[in-house]
Amino acid sequence: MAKAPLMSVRMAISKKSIQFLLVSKHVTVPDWRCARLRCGFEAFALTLDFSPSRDQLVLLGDLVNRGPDSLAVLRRLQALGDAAQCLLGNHDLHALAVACGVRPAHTSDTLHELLAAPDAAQLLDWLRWRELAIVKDGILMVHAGVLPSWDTTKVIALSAAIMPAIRQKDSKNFFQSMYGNAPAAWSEDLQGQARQRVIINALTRLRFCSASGEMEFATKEGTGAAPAGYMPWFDVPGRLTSNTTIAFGHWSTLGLVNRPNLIALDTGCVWGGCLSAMQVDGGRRELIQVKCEQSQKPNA
Ligand SMILES: [Mn+2]
Repeated sequence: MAKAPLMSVRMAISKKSIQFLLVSKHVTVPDWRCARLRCGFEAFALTLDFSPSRDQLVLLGDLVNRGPDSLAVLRRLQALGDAAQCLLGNHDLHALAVACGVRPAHTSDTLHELLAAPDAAQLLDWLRWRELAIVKDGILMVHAGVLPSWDTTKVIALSAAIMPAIRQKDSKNFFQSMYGNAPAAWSEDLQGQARQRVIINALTRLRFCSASGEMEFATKEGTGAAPAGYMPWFDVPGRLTSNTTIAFGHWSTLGLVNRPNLIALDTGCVWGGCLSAMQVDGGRRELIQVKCEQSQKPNA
């Protein structure tokens, strides 16, 4: 097992009480019977000296379908109980949509083992009870982004309003209507499925939007690829959440962002980058990264 590098990272972290950790995505539980320790959640937990009885882990979504072992990831996270708070990402919603039969699996999906597991129904039920947005110690956490006209209270209210549709026993209608890029912008007048779609798209898929909050979903590259008239959602002037620290994942081509009011943690581990966590202890932050093996190729 690759114990030496883990221990050296571990030694660099002071033994203090960790209030909570933010982990970007693609948590892969290694098989301990394997001689070779893959980068994954267990390795990460060791690296962080994570203790479920003392620490709080917040995962920023895309728990599944971004690596080879989604089934073990869900089992492990569920077993952590309240020590792990998990947000829903677009891939998690995709898994739920595939599971209820309203979407075909993509050829690049890595969900087969999860969907075929004897405890699949129970695990997917657990998944649908995760959150779309939370505030913890003053940090707003979402998978992808928020629209400029929403303040933090609004984000939490919109997220809470949509959860019953995801959690209802027969959620087929919701998942059927969830897909689509329109409407591109938020309006208080939106109702029903169109309203739900804007909320879901902003919280789980957003990268670029215009100054007026019109979302753009075609561009998946970094900030330099912003189409004319669009900018990263967090750079929109006058954004109502600008005084709140926001932590998010999703944007693997953005790379790490660690500003006083912004923490972007998807550093592309699925493509062979790092799995990143931010240890937050009061006002202190400490970045912890573990290099990962590539498990998927871009556009595969
Ligand atoms: Mn995502």
